[in-house]
Amino acid sequence: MMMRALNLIVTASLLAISITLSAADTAVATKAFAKVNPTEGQKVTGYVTFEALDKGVHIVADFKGLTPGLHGFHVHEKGDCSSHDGSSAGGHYNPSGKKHGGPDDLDRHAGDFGNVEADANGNAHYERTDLIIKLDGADSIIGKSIVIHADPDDLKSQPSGNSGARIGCGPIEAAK
Ligand SMILES: [Cu+2]
Ligand SMILES: [Zn+2]
Repeated sequence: MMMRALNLIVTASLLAISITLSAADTAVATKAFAKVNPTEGQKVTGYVTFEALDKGVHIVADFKGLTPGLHGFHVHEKGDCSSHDGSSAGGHYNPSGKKHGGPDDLDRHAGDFGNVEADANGNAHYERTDLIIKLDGADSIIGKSIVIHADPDDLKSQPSGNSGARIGCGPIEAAK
């Protein structure tokens, strides 16, 4: 009788452990990436990674071949970088019908990542956790594109921050 009770307890705790483990499995981050290529006549190349955390999506981006200074950096609504000037990527990704803003604004396009800042050698590193974008569900950024611009995003001009030509573009793809 004692033995049987003990067995039950052991079985129950093993079950609890395996439930906890599988809950942890489903919480494993979803990831995505975009390889950014230059539009016609430009030289910027870059790579952007996305990782879903418990809260928010962590973005890490590196670019080279930029002019020194700030360059607008956004998610655009179409995953199509086939046109010579990046226009095929459409406007800023804006599934909630908001105004253009900066990355820290609540009232902003989901795609408003602000700017990357290139150093004197034309290299830029960008890293932040975004609380608006999603990697799953109806508003996922997977299948959209990353666009980088010639000029700074002023974070307020409508509809897109006045950041000039599209110098780089890359479709956002799911990663493992
Ligand atoms: Cu843009
Ligand atoms: Zn915008």
